Amino acid sequence: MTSIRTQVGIVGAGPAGLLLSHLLALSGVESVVLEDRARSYVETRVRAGVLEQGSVDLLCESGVGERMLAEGAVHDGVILQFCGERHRIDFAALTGKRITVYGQQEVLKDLIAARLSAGGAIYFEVDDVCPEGTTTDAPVISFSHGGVRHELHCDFVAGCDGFHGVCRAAVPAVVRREFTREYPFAWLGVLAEVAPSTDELIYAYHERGFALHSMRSPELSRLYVQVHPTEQLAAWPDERIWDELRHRLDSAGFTLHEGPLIERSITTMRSFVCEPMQHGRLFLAGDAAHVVPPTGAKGMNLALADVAVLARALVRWFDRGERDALDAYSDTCLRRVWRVQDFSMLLTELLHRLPDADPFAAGVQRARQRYLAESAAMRTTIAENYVGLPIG
Ligand code: RFL
Ligand code: PHB
Repeated sequence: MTSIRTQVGIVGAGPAGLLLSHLLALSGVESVVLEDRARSYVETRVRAGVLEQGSVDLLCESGVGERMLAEGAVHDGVILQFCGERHRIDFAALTGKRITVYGQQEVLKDLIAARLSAGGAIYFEVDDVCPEGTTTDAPVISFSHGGVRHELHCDFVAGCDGFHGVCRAAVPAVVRREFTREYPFAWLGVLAEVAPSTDELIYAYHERGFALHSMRSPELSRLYVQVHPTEQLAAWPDERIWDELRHRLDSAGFTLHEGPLIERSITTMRSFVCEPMQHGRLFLAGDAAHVVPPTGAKGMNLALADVAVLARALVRWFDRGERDALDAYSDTCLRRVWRVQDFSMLLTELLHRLPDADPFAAGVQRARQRYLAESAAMRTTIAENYVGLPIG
């Protein structure tokens, strides 16, 4: 058993854990990041693609935005399509803000490079991570690395280990409240080696189900179709995927460019919140504390917003011994989390074919779609939430 000492022990090298480590280092606070996967896995796992203006500003202000500014694509709006009819949500006109399309794994590559070049400690491929003593002043995270057991002694533990991580369970069940909603559909996502068929993202409602056309670069398209949650990839040969995409994205004058598919996965959809996001000296951030369905493109953005709040609070504690901001962490984050939950559910219910919907619910869905087409107020609501509210 070896013993390591740091100020903040961070479990998970996703967007939350890595940005937290980076922000703390900028203010002279030490941290160690423990990640159960290999670096190559973390840097290539295809996930989110959309960054809110606030996330972009945060990454730029903290000095890790250079490649994102050079390679990311700034979008002034998105298209919502209902049964072939398109409606543009003009972010720039409605809010004065924009979004940036830049893959999550690119954000992670930039953060890992920044941490390692600054001498930061990231342990990849760790096993059996176990946070203990989080209600004392001296928490310890034990873990295995390269066959050796280690103890990481720290002042605080940041649980940034995603929805399936171990940290949430360290909040005792008697104080933990969990709120969940499962959806009766999933997304089959693919990466296609072909130029995007559109300049802006297209979210399409179709009676065969939802489809999304997104992109990663001028040569790479990212596409999704709504499928049943128990659907298997084996049932979806390339031709079936393209056929569904062609039908669901169809609109006057639109041609879908097809190309080789280089990645495919099925993502189930849920909304989830854990309250509180703090217990003793354990702070949960990102997907460890909350999950949103991907329709609003919010998961990574929420993770980044949480750790911006957490880093500020920890720095105040280490610099000035003030604990007010740490005590307020959970409430500060949860305000934003519930707002984003509402928005993500609104977009999800607006755009998916709802298999369980009775005729009344289907009528209300159609009325909402028409309202969006007719009302600048509704489009402004969507735009304001999509580009992101200020980080609290
Ligand atoms: P992550 O990214 O899941 O990182 C957690 C890390 O912790 C590691 N880990 C452990 N490490 C050590 N010990 C353990 N016991 C551990 N257990 C787990 C994991 O290996 C992992 O590396 O959580 P974080 O940092 O909170 O970030 C959350 C985001 O990754 C997530 O919300 C987004 O990807 C969600 N999401 C989207 N978010 C957006 O903001 N915009 C989007 O456009 C968007 N699109 C998406 C998405 C997620 C998707 N999938 C696949 C779920 C599209 C999809 C398809
Ligand atoms: C993506 O590009 O992967 C993406 C974009 C928008 C979403 C979800 C995923 O809402």
